[in-house]
Amino acid sequence: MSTDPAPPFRPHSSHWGVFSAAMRDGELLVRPHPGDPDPNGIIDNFPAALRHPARIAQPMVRRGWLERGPGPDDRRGRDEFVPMEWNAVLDLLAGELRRVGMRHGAGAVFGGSYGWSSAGRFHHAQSQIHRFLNAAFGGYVASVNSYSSGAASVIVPHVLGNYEDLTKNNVTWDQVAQHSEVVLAFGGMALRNAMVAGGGISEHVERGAMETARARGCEFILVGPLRGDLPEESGAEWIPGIPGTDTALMLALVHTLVAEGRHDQAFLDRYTVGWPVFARYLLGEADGQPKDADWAARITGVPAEQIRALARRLQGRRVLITVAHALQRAEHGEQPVWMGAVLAAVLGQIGLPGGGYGYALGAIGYYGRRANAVPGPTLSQGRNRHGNFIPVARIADMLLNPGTEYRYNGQTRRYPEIRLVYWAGGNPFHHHQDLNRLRQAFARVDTLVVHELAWTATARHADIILPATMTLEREDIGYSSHDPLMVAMHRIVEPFGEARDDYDIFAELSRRLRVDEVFTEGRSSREWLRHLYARTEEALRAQGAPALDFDAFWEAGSLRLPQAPDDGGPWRAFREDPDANPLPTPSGKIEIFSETVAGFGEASCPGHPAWLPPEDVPAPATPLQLIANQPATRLHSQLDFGGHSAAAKHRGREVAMLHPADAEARGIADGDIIRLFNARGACLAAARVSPDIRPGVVQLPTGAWYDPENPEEDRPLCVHGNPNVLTRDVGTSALAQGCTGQLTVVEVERFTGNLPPIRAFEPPSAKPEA
Ligand code: PGD
Repeated sequence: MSTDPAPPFRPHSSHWGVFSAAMRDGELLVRPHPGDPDPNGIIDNFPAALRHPARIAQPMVRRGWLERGPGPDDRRGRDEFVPMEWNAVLDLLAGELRRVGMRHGAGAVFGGSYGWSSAGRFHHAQSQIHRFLNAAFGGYVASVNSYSSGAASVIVPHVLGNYEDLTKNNVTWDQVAQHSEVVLAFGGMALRNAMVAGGGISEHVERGAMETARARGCEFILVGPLRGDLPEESGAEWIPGIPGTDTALMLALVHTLVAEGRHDQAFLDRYTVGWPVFARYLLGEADGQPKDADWAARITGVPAEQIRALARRLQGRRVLITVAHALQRAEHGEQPVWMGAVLAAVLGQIGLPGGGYGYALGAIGYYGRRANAVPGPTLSQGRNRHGNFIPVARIADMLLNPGTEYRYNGQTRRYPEIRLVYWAGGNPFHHHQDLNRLRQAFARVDTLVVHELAWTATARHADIILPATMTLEREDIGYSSHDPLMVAMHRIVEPFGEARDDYDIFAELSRRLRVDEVFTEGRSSREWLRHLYARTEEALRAQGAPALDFDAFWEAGSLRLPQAPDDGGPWRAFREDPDANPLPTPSGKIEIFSETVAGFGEASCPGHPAWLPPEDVPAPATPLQLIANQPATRLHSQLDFGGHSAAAKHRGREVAMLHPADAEARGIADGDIIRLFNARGACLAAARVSPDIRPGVVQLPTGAWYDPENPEEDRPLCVHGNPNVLTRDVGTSALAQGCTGQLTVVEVERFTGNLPPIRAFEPPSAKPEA
């Protein structure tokens, strides 16, 4: 029986939702924010994760690095560790930072350190590490764009305008609920994605908005291989097209609209440039192939009559076109993003309430919401004077090919020679593709430093690993630009083992490097929170809005912020007066043909949207398409050792879905352990046989921790189910060089061998120095 019947629940926040938590008899209790209509179950990963053996208890140094010093070493990831006490390890690391800085300069340090880390705005690991490297070296080699939207964020500014506005200040869920008549969702709008928002989210509204819209008569149509990519509440009609072929389907919809005179020529004339060039391609005048429904049926697997009927249903109605981020996380990912806008323009819907182009609506919880009318707390990262960068998903290329040229966004660039990689708040052995290649890349550097709260594969590959606190173990402020609730994230529990806040680690290192005044500005963490909060408080007071001082905010636990009106953003303004409110594109209009993009001369991304047949297509040895999408029971790989994530696995393995026809052809039954494989690698998973997937497609979500059976092999079997051993490490195109991890090809077989144990959550072997 509990000795403490009324533990104090204190406010906290995470990317997957605002919640409160308390400790009772050594157990963590969590409960969602009472105002959240549809809380995200992922918060249930916290209790079992908090004191799990997978947590890192003390600093460690890889034995080979300690004994032989910095340098390339392919034993990273399978070497033993030596525990160290904090002062000794910080001295050691400060010495290595000095060595690399003095001998090779900032251009030899990769601090791109991509990753979502945790929700608080001060202990945001990316801000902390960038600020530290700017203070220590005056800069570092950075990364640009994200694994989420690498292709979209590069093509959109050339052809549509501001990427942030397109995703964040555009069609809202309120508009969908009230105005949309048809929502045509390419790739769907899966709730598992919208349930997550960087910086925290207090109300999950998407399910309710779709339910309300449907009750009003709105029709939802899902184009994509997975039925579950729109929730049941939407009542969606499912068009299970072949993955990666959406651009062809969109082209055929536009072709039908044009051929039958159903398009809005007045809109195209007034608001777009380049239609005549595109029309020549569409109608086949440029290449002899009209992009009509019969043509598209062969590519997409959707019958021609169904395509034509769908096009006709769109005319004269308030139509919202959405394109999921997932579609651009594939070869030629720029094309569906651009073509979705062309379809919305041809329908004349852009800028209307609940209509037009809601690119990536539903991909993240802060899309489709009103923006806050006051700024939130933001830690300055300082200035990176070095200035070199790579597109984020090109990390293995960079490490493996120093000095080599590559194309990006119209430029020819060169990969730098990196000696030291410093990572905090991310897990490249989760987020990167072709993990066997990534292992080779990490074997090349002199030193890999990682701050982590748990023994991820990235931590296991580090030379110096410093244990970081988990969000529940420190104070912070939760804030997202499109959620009205700013949260005073109270500390719920003392740090695990010897774990320290990233800030405190960097503060100690900066003291050793004599840059602590620049890095800390003399503030403790609490003083920083007070300092960062002041910006919001001042903005509230300037607007005459109710404001609390910091102490009152901390005591209250949260503060509701005023929000900007739901006015359709720049797209509505552009529609109302395109001369007064031009888009920030070269022409000020929607660019259906872009002279800028055409001028780059890339065959992989021509001057107008086009169907570009992919290289990575089913073949006799790999006849199935693999969708490696976002998981539902954790955020990426975070807290994969938590209870909610573990409960969704089968026999400890991640679950892969496949169609009954594909299962039967391979003698696979529901619940069997299967092996997925291709030329790059292989992993195990548990089979879920379901008709909710298109035949010929297998789905295995990301996030199960990489767990190589025999790490000394070149291509070890991942026994846990990490699909990134199978995915391809190639850019979307020479334009954006985005991540293509969403889609590849594989074969699947029933696994009949002895089932290897899961070791991903066991700490690696560590012995004190003799
Ligand atoms: P996370 O698992 O969120 O994945 O990749 P990302 O690297 O962001 O990693 C965050 C890490 O930070 C975790 O290991 C966590 O323990 C650690 N962490 C949390 N809080 C703290 C902290 O305070 N301090 C420190 N030091 N560490 C902390 C996500 C990326 O994966 C993304 S955004 C996308 S969209 C991509 N999606 C796909 C995909 O669709 N398909 C494939 N195949 N691959 C993908 N990879 C990408």
